[in-house]
Amino acid sequence: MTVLIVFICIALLSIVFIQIGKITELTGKIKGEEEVQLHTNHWNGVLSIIFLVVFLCGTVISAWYFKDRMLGYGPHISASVHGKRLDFLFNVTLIFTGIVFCITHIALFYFAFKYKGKRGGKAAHISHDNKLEIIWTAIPAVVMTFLVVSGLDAWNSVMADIKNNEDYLEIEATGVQFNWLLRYPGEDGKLGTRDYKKISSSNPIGQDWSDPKNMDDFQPNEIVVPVGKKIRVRIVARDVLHSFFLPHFRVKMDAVPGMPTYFVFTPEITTQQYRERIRQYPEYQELSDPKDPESKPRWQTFDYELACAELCGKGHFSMRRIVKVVTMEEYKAWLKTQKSYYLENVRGKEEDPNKGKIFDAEIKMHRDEFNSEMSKILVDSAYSSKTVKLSYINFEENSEKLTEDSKYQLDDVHAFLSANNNVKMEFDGYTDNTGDPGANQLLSQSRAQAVVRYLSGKGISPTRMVAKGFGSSKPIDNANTEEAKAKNRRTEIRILSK
Ligand SMILES: [Cu+2]
Repeated sequence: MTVLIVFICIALLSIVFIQIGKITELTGKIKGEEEVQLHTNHWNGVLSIIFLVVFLCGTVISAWYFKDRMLGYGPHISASVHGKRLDFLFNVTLIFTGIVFCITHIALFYFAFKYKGKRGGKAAHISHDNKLEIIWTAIPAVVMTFLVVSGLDAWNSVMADIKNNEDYLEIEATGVQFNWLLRYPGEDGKLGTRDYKKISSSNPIGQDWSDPKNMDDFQPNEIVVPVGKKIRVRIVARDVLHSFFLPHFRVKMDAVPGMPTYFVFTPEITTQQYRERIRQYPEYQELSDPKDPESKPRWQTFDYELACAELCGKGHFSMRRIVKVVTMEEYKAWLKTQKSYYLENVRGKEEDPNKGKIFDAEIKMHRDEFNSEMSKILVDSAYSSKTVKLSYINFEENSEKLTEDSKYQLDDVHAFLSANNNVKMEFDGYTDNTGDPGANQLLSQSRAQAVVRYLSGKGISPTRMVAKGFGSSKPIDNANTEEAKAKNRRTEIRILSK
């Protein structure tokens, strides 16, 4: 049906044009060819001037009307140091091309009007004009040189890598279909080595677990960076081309499989400050969820984002991550909540090549856990009914001899008792249910005593410590598996008084 209507329209239009042609031909014959030609020339000239005015005004008005949608204008100000320079460069180019645009369009349509065919008009013959040619070659050449040189200079400074002795934070982003895998260096400030051959379901970016630098690396779900700090992003891709794009920071770099790229930028406006700045624009005062009248206005829910700027496949749209710029204090607090990927997901598992070894990062993690648990109990009014399991204190099989690695947690307990002079503590030993209950009770008692002995050897008064053995009497896991048994063999502590 539609096809038929379109066909009929085309046919009718063709008939109209043919008829107009015929009428013009007839009037030409009546009035004389030249008269008609002059009439047409006149109207073409007038229409050129009308078009010139409407088109130029339209361009300027629409540019002004939509200016707040351009990067660098209205709510789209740059949030990074180098971004301002790029925006400036964009404006300089816009001014020059804008001037040229206006001049050429005015000249084009005005000349079409001025030199329209007239009765008795004759074209002047100018073979060439040296002065004119020099002017229209030299001016664009000078302007182009200025634009290119200042552009190159800006490019070199924007793309400059970290210099020696410069303070910076290095993070890593790996593009995969369809996600960004982010990695932070952890406490040591260094990202561990990686190898694509080591990629597996439990090791998504192929970190080398024999490299100690990898032990504390963590993989957060969002980018959080402190304001004013230089950030170097290592950009990698695991499958196809992706592009690391932080529009608010004017950061954009391809992520190429097998060819690491990078970008250095310094965020200078925190998320909170940016929200305050865009607050004045009406579009940001609309509800963030139009269907929910209770929802917050858009400026309050605004977040910087990381996007993929490469059409990398059908799930491309989902490659979005939140970017947060925070103060140094907030950043440090956030760092504390992040857990090492290795220690959380790989440690002690089948694929862990470091079984039997203990790492500094791990010792620190256990210490942090212990300290935070103890500081909570200290302020708890029901402290004497709370116990803490010392998961990293272990004994040799069927013996009260402490394993070598137990000393780290024992030292943490020691530090706690030294720092809290009035605390009296009970040490409870437990065994699994293998063997004779009487023997188990004795073993658990002597194990608890071994812990007390270790601590008094380090200078804690024995009067502050009580050792108790409970044998296999209070299992925490009743299953009859090796795992459950390992859980039940344990040492717990309890604060008696403080
Ligand atoms: Cu992508």
